Amino acid sequence: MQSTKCAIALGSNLGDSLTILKSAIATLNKTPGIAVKSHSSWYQTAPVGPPQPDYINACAILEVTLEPEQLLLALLEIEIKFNRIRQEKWGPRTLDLDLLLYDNLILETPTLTLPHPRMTERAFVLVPLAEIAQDWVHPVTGSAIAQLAQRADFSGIQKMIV
Ligand code: PH2
Ligand code: MG
Ligand code: MG
Repeated sequence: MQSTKCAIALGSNLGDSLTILKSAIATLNKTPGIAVKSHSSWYQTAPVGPPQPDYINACAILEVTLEPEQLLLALLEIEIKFNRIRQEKWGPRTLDLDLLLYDNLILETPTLTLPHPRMTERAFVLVPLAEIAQDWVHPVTGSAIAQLAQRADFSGIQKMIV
């Protein structure tokens, strides 16, 4: 079956975040229609939004045989499995899985916007993503991820030594 390359962002700032993120990657890889090709280093990042604990963030590259909306549902199911309780907008969470890029698709539906509308402003996404997808051209801006990451504000983003 034809597969599509995708990029996702992972984040956690509640519970044992590193263990949660590692087991989320393993769960993704076990999900039918999803293969995890690579993931970035882990980063400790200052929270964007309301005051809350630091996050651990990372990005991963997937090969999927799922349509975008099916992939989004699979990501939501894994979030729920890890006890993500949806509450405050931009508030703390045990697991956040955001779909960033689905090949070079540009899409806007009531439930899904691709590329992720805020990815180009978020150093906690761009810095890890540039590690594993530096040449991927963002289909809306026309810039490679490496270029977008260079313009990002790195303060508050720290690669973890694990
Ligand atoms: N996610 C948010 C809100 N703020 N801040 C950091 N550093 N990392 C995140 O993943 C993050 C955030 C909502 O999804
Ligand atoms: Mg998010
Ligand atoms: Mg999210």
